[in-house]
Amino acid sequence: MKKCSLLIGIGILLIGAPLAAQGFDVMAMADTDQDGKVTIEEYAAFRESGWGFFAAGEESVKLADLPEMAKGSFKGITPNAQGMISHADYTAAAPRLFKEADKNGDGSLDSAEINAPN
Ligand SMILES: [Ca+2]
Ligand SMILES: [Ca+2]
Repeated sequence: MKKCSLLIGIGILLIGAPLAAQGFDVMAMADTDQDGKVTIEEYAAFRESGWGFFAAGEESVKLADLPEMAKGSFKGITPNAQGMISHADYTAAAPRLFKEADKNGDGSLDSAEINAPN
């Protein structure tokens, strides 16, 4: 049942993106004011919506059950002994991951930075 809602969530995520045909465009989804840069606030909000899809209403997710495309958002978060990552841990990792992604250190993510593999 849990797995089922997860798959439906990802389906909605992909269909929801008008660019699904061209692949998964993170920039278009995260840059809510469409100024070509993703701020920490936009990044955090985007991650939050990602949690809604991946966790499907749960307070924690099993790292091993996440789809490949989700794993970057969980990078560097240590799961507990049961292999679970909590919503709080996921949210707390946002500033660190944002900083890592902001290669030129200008305080926002451009298209290349947000689409970089890491
Ligand atoms: Ca923006
Ligand atoms: Ca930057």
